[in-house]
This record gives sequence, C-alpha cells and structure tokens, in this order.
Amino acid sequence: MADIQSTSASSPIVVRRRDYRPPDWLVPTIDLDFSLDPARTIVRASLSVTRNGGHDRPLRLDGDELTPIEVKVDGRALGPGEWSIEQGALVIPLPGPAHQVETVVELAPEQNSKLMGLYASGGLLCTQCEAEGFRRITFFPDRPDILSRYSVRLEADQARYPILLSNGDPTEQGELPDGRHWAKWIDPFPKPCYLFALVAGDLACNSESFVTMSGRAVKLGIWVKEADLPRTSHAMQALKDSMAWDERVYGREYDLDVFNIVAVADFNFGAMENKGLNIFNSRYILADAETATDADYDGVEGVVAHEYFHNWSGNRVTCRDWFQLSLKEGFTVFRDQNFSADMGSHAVKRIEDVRVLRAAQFQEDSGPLAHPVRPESYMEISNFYTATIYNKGAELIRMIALMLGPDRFRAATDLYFERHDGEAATCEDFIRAMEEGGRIDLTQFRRWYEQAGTPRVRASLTHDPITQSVELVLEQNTPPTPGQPDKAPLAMPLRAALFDRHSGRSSGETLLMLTEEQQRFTFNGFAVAPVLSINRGFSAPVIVETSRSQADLAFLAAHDDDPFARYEAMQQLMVNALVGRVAGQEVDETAVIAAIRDTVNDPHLDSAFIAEAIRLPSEAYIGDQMVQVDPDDIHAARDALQRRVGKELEPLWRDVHARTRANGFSLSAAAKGARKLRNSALIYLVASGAVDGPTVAFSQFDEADNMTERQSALATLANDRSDEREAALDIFYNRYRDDALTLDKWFQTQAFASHPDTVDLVEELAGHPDFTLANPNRVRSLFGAFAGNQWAFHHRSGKGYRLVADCIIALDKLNPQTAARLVPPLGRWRRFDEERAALMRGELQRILSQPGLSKDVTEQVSKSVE
Ligand code: 0A1
Ligand code: ZN
Repeated sequence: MADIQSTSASSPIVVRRRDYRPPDWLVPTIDLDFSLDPARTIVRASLSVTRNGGHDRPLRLDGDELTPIEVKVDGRALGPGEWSIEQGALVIPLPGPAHQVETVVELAPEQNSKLMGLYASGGLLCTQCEAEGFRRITFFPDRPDILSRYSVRLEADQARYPILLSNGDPTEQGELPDGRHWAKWIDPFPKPCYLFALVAGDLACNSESFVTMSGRAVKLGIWVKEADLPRTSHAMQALKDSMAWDERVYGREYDLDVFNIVAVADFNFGAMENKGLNIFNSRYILADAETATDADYDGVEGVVAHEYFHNWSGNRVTCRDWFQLSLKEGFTVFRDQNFSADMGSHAVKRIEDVRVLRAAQFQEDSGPLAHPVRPESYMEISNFYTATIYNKGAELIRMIALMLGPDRFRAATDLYFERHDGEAATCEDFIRAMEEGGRIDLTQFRRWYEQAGTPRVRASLTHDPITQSVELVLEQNTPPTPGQPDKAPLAMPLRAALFDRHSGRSSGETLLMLTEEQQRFTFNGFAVAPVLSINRGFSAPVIVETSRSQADLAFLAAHDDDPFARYEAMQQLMVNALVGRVAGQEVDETAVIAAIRDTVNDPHLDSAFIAEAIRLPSEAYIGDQMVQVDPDDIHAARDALQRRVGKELEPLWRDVHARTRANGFSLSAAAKGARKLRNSALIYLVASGAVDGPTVAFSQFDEADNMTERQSALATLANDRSDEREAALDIFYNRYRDDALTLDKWFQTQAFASHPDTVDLVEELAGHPDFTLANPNRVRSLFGAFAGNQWAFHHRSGKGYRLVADCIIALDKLNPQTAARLVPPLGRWRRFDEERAALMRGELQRILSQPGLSKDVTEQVSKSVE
C-alpha cells in the first residue's frame, strides 16, 4: 500500500486563480455511512462518479491525513497497485465514463485538535468542512464546484449520542443491538462538500416552527446542552426574524422542512452555514442578561442572520472556487448588516460597521497581507477568511446597491438568484447580473475586485464670491500594495452636501460619481462659502482627506443631517486634537469639549448615537492616522484628553450616569442606548480623577442586573490600580469560573486593559489553570485581545511580541488555523520605530525557523517578515 505524504507540506504550493480548470470528474451522488466513536470512527463512502469531458485523466480524490482501508470500483475491491496516494489524495485510474467508487477510512475525532473535519467538542462529535475539511473525513474531490446529492447514515452509541443530525431532512431511524442506534438524513439539494455536516451528542432542543411565505411549516431546532436551553431564546427570535426579513427584502424563502442549529464550545470561527444544519461557536447562540452584553446579543442576532442568509447567498448559489469567496461572504455580510440595521438603529449600525472596517480591513489593506476582494493566489485558503473578503466585499455590494437604488438592486439580485440557482458561480457572474438586472455599466467598477489597498480621496473646496459658486476638486489615489505597484482610478459613489454656515441647512444631497484621477464639480448659488459634508453614510470605503477647520468640523458635528457624517465630524475633531497632542502641537481642545457637551445635551439625539459620537477614537485608530505609530505617546495623549473631558464636564457625567440608571432589564433600543451612554459617562467620570470614581464604578459593577453594565464597569476598573480593581476581578472570577463564555470575558478584560502591567499580567494569565490552547475562544480572549491592545502589546521591551510569538508556536502544533490568525499584528512592523520593528521581525523570524511549521502560519509569517 502506498505511503501517505503529508499535505501540510514544508514547501507550500501556491494556488492561482488563473489556473482554474473545470473538474475532470463529477460526483452526482454520495452515500455516506458513519459508525461514530470518538476514538475510532469508520466512514464508508460510495460515490457515483462521471467523467467530465473527453480526457483520460484518473480520478483524484483529495484526502488529508487519511489512509484507505478499502477501495472498491463498481463493487470490486482494488488491489495495491490499482490506486496510489499523491500528496494525500487517492488516485484511481478509471476506464469508463461512469463508475461507482467506494472507500473506507478510519478517523479518531478525539485526537483532532485542528477542529477541521470530524472532531470532538465537550462530549459532542461535530464537523467543520469549509474550506477544505471534508477531505479529512473521506476521500473526495474537495472543491466547491462539485455539487452532489447526499444521503447520510449515522450510527452511534445511543446513551452517549442520543441525537444524530446531518444536512437536509431526516428520513428513517432505528435501534441496533449493543446499545447503538442509527438515523438517516437525505439532502435533496445538490451541494458542495464544504456544506456537509453532522453532529452527534446528548443535546436538548429549543424547538419552534416558522411558516414560510408560501405557507410551508418549517421545524426550527436550536440544539444545546440541556443546561443552556434558557439561553437560546434570543437566537431563536433572531432566526425567525431573519427568515421573515429574507422573504420580505429579497423574496427568498427557506427550502427544507427542518432547519437546525447546534452550538459547540470549540470552534475556529464564528459559525458555519452547513445546509440545513448550521454549526455555531456557542458564543453566537447563547445569551441571557446575566452573562451576555448588549454587544453579545447583537452578535448573536447578526451571526444567526448571516448563517441563515447563506442558505441563498452561498448554498443555493455557491462559489465556483475559493477565489470567489467574497461572492458569498461579501454579499452575505451586506445582507446581515442591513438586517441588523432594520432590527435596530441604521445610524448606529453603520457607525459600528465602519469602525470594524477601519480597524480590521483598512489595517489589512495597508500592510503586508493586503489582497484584493477577489485574490489572485493563496497558499492556504483558511488565511483568506479576512476582513477584505468579508467587510470590504460587503462595501462593494453596498456601493452597487447605492448606485442602483432599491428597486433596480432588487431586480438585479432576483436575476442573480434565478439565473444561478443550483450553480457554483463567480464574482463576475454576480457583477453581470447586477449590470443586466440593474441596467448599469460596471466596467470600471470591476477594478474594486482586482485592486487591493484603500483609496485616498483628497477633497478641496474653493468659493468664488463673484460668481457665487463653489468648486469641489476631488483627487483619488490608491497606494501600492504587495504585487500591485500601480493602481488605476476606481469608480466611487460619494454622497455629498453643502451646508450654509448661518442657517445650518444643506442645499440637499447629491451623489457624486468619482471615476477619474481628478475631477471638478461646480455648485452655484452660494453667496458665502459653505461647509462640505462628504462621503456621507460612508458611501465609499475610502479615506477622505479634507482641510476642514476645527470650526467647520464642530459645525458639522452639530448640524449635519446625516448621522454618520455627524459622527465622522466628531471623530475628526478628536483625531485632530489627539494627533496634535502627539506631535506636541497646540491644538484648541475647547472645540472638542464643547462638541461633546452639546452632543450629550442635544434633545433630538438618541442615547446610543450620543454614546458613539462622544467616544474618543481608539489608540489603534489614532496610530493609523500617523506616519509612524508611537504607542506610548498616543496612549498618553488619549489618556490626557480623556481626563480633560472628564474633568471639565464632570457634573455632566455624574448627571448622565445617574439618569441612565434603569429599573429592570430590557432589550429595547431605548434601554440598550441608555446602557451604552451610561458606560461612556462612567469612563469619563473615572477618567476625571474624581476621588469617588473607582467607588462609583465598583457600585455599578456590583449592583448591575446585566452583563453590559457589569463588564464595562469591570473594564473601567481594570485600567487603574485600585483595591476596587482587584475586588471586582476576584468577584467576577468566582461568580463565573464555571461558565466558559463568561470566563472568557475575565481573560479578555485584563488582556485589553490600559494598564502599565498588562504585558506581565498576560504572561501570568497564560499560565492560569483556566487558560488552555485547546479552546479557540479562550486563546482569542487572552492573546487576540492582547494583540489588539496597542499600548500593551507594543511594550518597548518587546515582551508582548515574544508572548504572542510563543503562543503562535505552541498553538501551531495543535490548531494551525487559529495560530495563523494571531500573526497579522506582528506583521505590522513597518509602521513602528526601528527598535520595535526589529523586535517584531525577530519574532517573525523565530516563528519561521520552527521545524514542522504549518502551511497556515508559514504563509502569514513569510508574507509578513520581508
Ligand atoms: N462560512 C463561514 C465562515 C467559516 C469559515 C471557515 C470555518 O472553519 C474553520 C468556519 C466558518 C461564515 O461566513 O460564517
Ligand atoms: Zn459567511
């Protein structure tokens, strides 16, 4: 029998978009039979295969760490020499146009620490197949353009695994001798293998029903450990709301008789849209007032919606190859963002989404890992589940939707879904449907899919009092990114308005289409120079540079009728003050303080918006505005401004903090807004240095009937040395030590604290008995949060870099995917001073020199180190 060659090769192979070829063999049907056991699972697969086109190439079935126990073709067992193993794949020469191929393999799910393929998590057996996990379960052409009908038989010990779930609809079940039982599931919709899933375990079900727009009743089930059942109601409501929303907004109806969701504790990402059987990281299902913050509740709602929406954007219409990943992810993020906006506040949701885009995607786009929304090559596809594919991808759809308007956009998405239903499509297919269904030419717009980097748009306004006109000059330029030195101009829709500085009114909004490198727009009827409001609603994912004065920004912060633009003006006011402080310049901060005061006191604004608008930009965001990031100076500047705002408006913060105190817990928009504002007030009150600051924070911590207020009080206390800090951390730990998701918050709060000793504390916490590398949520809570804590991570000593590198090295042996996701913060060394840059690169080189490094980490580190 042939030897298995490792697929996590030491010289990783680059996959290129241009090398796409249609599959040599198709697999119209697959029958799977699992005899489940954590130590020894037997998987029997029977594939009908058909030759695709005229060629004589053998059948090649991908495999990763699989050994065939048996290989049969058309019922006949093959002998050694009739098949071979090449780079993990099973290669079988076949004579005819169609054959039946059977294989048997053995798996040990309890040994699978990568959490890809079939693995064990907290007594359950579950699967994760996207992107290339199915090849760890059975030999199969593991590519998304092979669509097959699945029939699955599951067999397991009945006491240990009373519930057996897979995709599609359940058909039969029965009992067997020796305490075993079985169940059969058939999925009538052909699907790519990355959407396959199974779950076996002792699970309880929150079960409800949804009647679709055509009157079909769908059985909904959310499966969790019995004790977690009370924490599933928010997810259930989110699911029903999503189903109704997709019908109403996109005309898309659910297509199976059952829709199941399972929550698992160990999961590499957020959740997975397997057909009819979504599998979730439990943090995006479980929520109750005692343990979930408002942000957690929103996370549950958004991710449940995201996975549900994939049923059409991803499952019914899937991706031809992984270079098209944004076809499903960008579109689905766009859909879940709009759903969440409809469920809550459009303004606040847009602010949050842009904050995420800037923090994650703009950073990615300006560093060594920058890549286009439709990449040209990869070594390991798992590394491409990025903010660029997801969030920038969503922004591209948002621009198309804006250019088309709601009716034409709906006509275009209808065309897309109808035309490509049951197909594996490309980004180009999507754009063509937008063009035809929306009656628009997107020739130039296509560049957004090809070109990496965040465009910069310089906007300058000149006023001519004689002609009473203003001229707006817009200039765009996209900086070079790895492999793309020269950029062509992009087509971008910029929503703009001009405000009369006396009346405070705008002349109405216009949509400017910037397509050239430089373009001029003239507006008439302005006796006095107006104030420019541009990229309203963040209509294009670009960095706008204007030379608006602090006074103009303060004006917009008070008068702009676009809430996002108003928020943006506040942020820019603050950024100017902070960057000025870091540079040692005298910047008038009174405008900032006045704007914050006026925003808080504006009776027309809701609390959630106020809380967003008055929040100081993060240290990381301030760093992004500078040529070279100085973490210490940035921290000092932000701290000082926060203290000043705290001090000068102290009575206001006391008042806001007192009047936002609620009687009883509610998830209404008003109650959530009040909590958000209350937390901002607490931050400023404590920052003011008032002697009772820690006491007020501690009382909030102690008295809160919800996690939002409790955790934010804890986070505020965690930033300073005080007895209250230690007391609160101890109380929190003892109260939640047995609840993994809540204990994650305890790790995360400390790792994210703006405290001079954070780096030492993180080292200590890495040795805490409750810390484990086996659980991705726990790793992210400690090391993910820490690497995002600019001041602490970039500690001059380089200790922060060493800690994260040590974690990457250790984790790579267990779970390369999760390890690779910790690399990007170290890769940003070009943005820092020489000493820090050298220390960061040194750690990257140390990682790279480790023997047996995974393809995942190798790709990220080798791209980052140069
Ligand atoms: N398609 C999922 C993302 C996802 C990708 C890979 C995973 O495996 C490790 C898991 C989930 C989504 O967009 O939600
Ligand atoms: Zn997705």
